[in-house]
Amino acid sequence: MIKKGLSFLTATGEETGTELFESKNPSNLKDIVGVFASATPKQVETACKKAKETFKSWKKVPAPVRAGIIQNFGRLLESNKEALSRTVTREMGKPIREARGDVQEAIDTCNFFVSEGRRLYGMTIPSEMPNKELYTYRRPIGVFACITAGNFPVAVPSWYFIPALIAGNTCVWKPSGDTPLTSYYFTQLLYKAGLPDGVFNVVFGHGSKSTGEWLVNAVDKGLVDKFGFTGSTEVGRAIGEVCGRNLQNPCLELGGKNPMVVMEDADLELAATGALWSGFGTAGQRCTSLGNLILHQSIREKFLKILMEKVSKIKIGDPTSEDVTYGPMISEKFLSDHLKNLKTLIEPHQRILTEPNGQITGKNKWKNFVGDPDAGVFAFPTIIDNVKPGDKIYTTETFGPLFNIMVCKNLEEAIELANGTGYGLSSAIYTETPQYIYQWKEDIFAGMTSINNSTTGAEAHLPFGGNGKSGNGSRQSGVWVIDQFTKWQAVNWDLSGKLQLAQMETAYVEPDLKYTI
Ligand code: UN1
Repeated sequence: MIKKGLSFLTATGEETGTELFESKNPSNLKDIVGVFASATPKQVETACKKAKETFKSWKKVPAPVRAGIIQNFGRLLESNKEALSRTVTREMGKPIREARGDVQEAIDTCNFFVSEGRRLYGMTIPSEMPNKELYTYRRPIGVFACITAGNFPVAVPSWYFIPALIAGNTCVWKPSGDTPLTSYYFTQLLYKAGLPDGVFNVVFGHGSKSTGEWLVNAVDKGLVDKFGFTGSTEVGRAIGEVCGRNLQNPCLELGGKNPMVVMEDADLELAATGALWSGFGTAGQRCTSLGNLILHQSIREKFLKILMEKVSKIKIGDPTSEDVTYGPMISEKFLSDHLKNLKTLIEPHQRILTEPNGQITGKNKWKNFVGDPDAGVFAFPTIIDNVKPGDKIYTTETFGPLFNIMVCKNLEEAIELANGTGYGLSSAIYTETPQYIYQWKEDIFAGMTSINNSTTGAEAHLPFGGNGKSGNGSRQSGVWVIDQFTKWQAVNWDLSGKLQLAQMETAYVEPDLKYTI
């Protein structure tokens, strides 16, 4: 276990704070993973100022050398993959197989972006004047402040910081209060990779009216040049407002109510396996988890039979076990939010297909439970039938092992239901008909869609992000993300030795317009 009360971390120093919070193992609440402290407003300011100061030298380090440090980071992630994955599982409860995937996604991101350090291409552009050169450079933006969530504590931070650092920005990170130890190790590996002091600064914290808020306040103080946030739509909107009045364009990755459609010609076995994973993988705590399962009315009954059969067989419990479908909720708060949703969102005309619901306990146990349910915070899988477009649960992100069943008469209606929640993150359709697939791809509002695959499953080099309430159109991953972390500089270099006026003095040639055929 690490030093008690760590609140501010740099490459060369650690500071403590007084407002302590515990990181507990959600599958065994007695196991205290670490005791950290919320950084004070002063520490947050110091972190931003440090990043601002270091920016001057970091942006001058040649990009291939910066990327070399990221290559080192990738190697360190690889050599520490198992230990880091185990920390993820212990701290936020995703099954070990998924935790390894979380770390692997960060390794893939390093591998993908390392050669970007040798590109960061600009352009040479012909000028309309003689003896004049035009060209463009990508320049780093400055101090990148970022708040991330606990559900992907390694992959998602890497999506932000790897391209940001290669592009020459310096960073201040407020990691999730649910995964401080994972974040501590993530940061140590970055430092061991060779990042100079002040380039990457971490301020720990937990809950609202705390460190995250101080970091957002730093935007108004002119201490931050770019903001990144993964979390709720409500908080994202507030951050967007602060950034907007400072004429900044943040990267916002927010909630989802992701639809999956199963058409009448679908491979039902495959679709049921996909729905199960989309809905219950990571206990439904992915931004890309399934929200509304929209079934063609003609296969509804047959499909639900296959699905319920599969649900009854899943293993839930100890996330260190290699074959549980899902482990605990991320923390006690995630469980209590889930229980509250069950109380407040379900309406009389709906029917819960799964029994029992709520918290899994020793007395009220899932039959294929692995381990001791009373030691942690576990929830039953919940499927709600007969959900209608006007229902609260149709448009509310629930972030737990819960999804809705809806029916459609045809593809048009399916698309209308899929697009009607206001969110637009991920989506999926199961069908064998090319015409359906074509129409779906054309009309689905979500930023990401799968064909005959689950709503999850982003890869490190495909743009990740959403529309509507799911974000502001920014994307992570892939080559396009470099646009988030650089700004274009246009250079116009006149070697003629005189003032040449473009447009006014350009030697355009006049045509002979009197000529007709
Ligand atoms: C998230 O839930 O914030 O596609 C990220 C997926 C993962 C990433 C999810 N590769 O579900």
